[in-house]
Amino acid sequence: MRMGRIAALSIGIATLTAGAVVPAVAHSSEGAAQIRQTQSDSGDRARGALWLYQNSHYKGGKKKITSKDANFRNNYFSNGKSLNDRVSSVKNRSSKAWRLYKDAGYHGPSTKILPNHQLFNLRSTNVGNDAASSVK
Ligand SMILES: [Ca+2]
Repeated sequence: MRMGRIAALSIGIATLTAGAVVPAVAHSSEGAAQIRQTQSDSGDRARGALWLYQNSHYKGGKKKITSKDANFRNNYFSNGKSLNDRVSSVKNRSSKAWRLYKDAGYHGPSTKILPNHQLFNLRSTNVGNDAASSVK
């Protein structure tokens, strides 16, 4: 398990590094098409992976999200705890923006997480700490 997490983190870091190059070369339509092709071959980035953490500063249980989810009630962190109303920090390891919602079904106050951005504590955001219930 531990090796798996380290490998996943390494992929995430490599993805972030690749992401930093994209804006500089996306100035022509030809270049942009090439970039999209590359993205589809680059793991987390292509799937738009979002990492959710149980505690602030990316600690506690974690969960990789690769597609939208209307209800966290049947999702669990790596330590077996339910995701619902427990998310405290988040890392967006992808090229797409994600939005966390306080309520299930993408309702209630929400917080946008920009591509390749992270929030060490959701306390001061619209969705709030230990409150998120859906994401897309
Ligand atoms: Ca929490």
